[in-house]
Amino acid sequence: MPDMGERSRWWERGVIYQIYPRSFQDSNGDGVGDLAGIEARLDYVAALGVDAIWLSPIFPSPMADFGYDVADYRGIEPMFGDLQAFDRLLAAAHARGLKLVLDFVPNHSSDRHPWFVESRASRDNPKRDWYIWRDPAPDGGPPNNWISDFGGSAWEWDPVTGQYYLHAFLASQPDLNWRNPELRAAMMDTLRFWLDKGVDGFRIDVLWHIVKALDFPDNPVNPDWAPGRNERDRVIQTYSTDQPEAHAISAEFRALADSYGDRVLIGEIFLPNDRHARWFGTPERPQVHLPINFQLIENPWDAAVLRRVIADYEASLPVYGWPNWVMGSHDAPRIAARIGEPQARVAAMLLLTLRGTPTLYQGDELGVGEVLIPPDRVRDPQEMRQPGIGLGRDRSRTPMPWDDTPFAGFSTVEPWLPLNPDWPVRNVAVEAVDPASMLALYRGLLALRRSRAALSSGAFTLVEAEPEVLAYERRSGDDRLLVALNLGAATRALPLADETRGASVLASTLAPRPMDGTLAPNEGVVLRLGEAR
Ligand code: ISL
Repeated sequence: MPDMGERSRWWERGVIYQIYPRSFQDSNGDGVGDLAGIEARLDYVAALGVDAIWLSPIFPSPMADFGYDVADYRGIEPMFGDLQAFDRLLAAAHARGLKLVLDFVPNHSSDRHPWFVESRASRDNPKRDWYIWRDPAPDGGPPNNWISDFGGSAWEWDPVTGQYYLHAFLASQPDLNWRNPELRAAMMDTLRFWLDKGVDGFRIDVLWHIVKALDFPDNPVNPDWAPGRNERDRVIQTYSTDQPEAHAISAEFRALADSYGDRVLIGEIFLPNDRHARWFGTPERPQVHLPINFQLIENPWDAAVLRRVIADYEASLPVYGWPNWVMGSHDAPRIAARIGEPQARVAAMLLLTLRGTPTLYQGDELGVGEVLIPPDRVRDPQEMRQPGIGLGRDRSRTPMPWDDTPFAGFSTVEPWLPLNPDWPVRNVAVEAVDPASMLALYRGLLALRRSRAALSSGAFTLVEAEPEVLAYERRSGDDRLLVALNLGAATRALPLADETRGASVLASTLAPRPMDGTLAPNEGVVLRLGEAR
């Protein structure tokens, strides 16, 4: 767990802020956010103290999957603006020292993309092979047992040309065929298009999905699946994901990004540690800089579990691999809904003091919690296809509450999704002037992280602690910090008693107080060590 010292680059040292464009700021009164809205709120983002923004997809899209169904990889969805609005946003971000990362969706396009319109037109169309077409099984059914991540067969019958096409997500999101060299070249060109404009990198959607096993064998049936669970998990995605050829393409993406200088590639990858770490590639043939590490989202909020998760993840990293952490996203449940606000404050401290690049999801810095979506307001196709089993993602996509004016300052009309019910009191304007707010905590932690190399790039060592306490040391040169987090509701002894008595408190999830050797319930602290008298 080395000290990266002065060698660290912006995407190592910095903090990424994920913006979900539909829900950040509406500037034209249609109830949906847009690029001009984001531009208008950039001062907020810069003042928060983050270093980069990642925008969920902003490309032309029929919005069947809210932008993850791209109909033109080089344009801007009219609802969001146009290329001029994008250029303005990029310049405005750079003027504030913010990097801008786009969301690249290579696994599938929209079925309205002109490539797919051509591909489905006839079997001998030149773009037929840009997508994945197969003959029916001998019984006329789908070519194999693969299941879409959104439920149901991953194959859709096309009566016009008498074949099935593959879709890992919605039928309106046909999978692209990355084994086809022309498709590959066309997609590389789209990356160049945005890199030439000056974007600072890409988050790559479902990167581990992009190549499928050559002969399309059946996936193994999952013996642990039971009705009522996510249908996706009926089979194990052995042959439909994580193929060696996808790693080769990932290395090509990296070579292209590196040819533009200091850009970053962030790969969306859900896999166990050993297979996850392979997406870093090797020093000779690197792949993505940051394979997204979802483990704080996927594991229970439990000190013993998290201790093991952190140790195992750190141990799985190649020496040249830089860690990263994320606690929320446009897909995952809100952290404050999952563990409650007092512990969400502890979670903020964890996210911003672990070793590695944190990604912060919009609204989590306000502590936005549970938002129940009434049945008539559900928009998420995942929820609509498998209702009532907890898969809905709308709950994390509700509009940013900015102030207590109508529609929370997000829009002048009813927004596309409901606001958080407590928006009149849980909003940016209220929290900005309350030193005890979640926003104040985030700003304080972000400033602390920025000011101390021990946090942004220093060494990391877990420290023995009482049950329900997670503790670790961060160090850079002489600067030694102890982070101690009480994940429970009992008062616990603070670790390193000799060193922490009287130590200065650099940050606290509660009102700062002199350290007396204990950690109160829900208390998390960052202490300066080496000052004991
Ligand atoms: O399989 C999963 C985790 O093991 C799923 O969570 C899946 O990988 C995830 O939903 C992928 O998400 C991304 O791609 C989707 C899109 O709907 C999501 O919003 C996006 O983040 C399809 O593009």
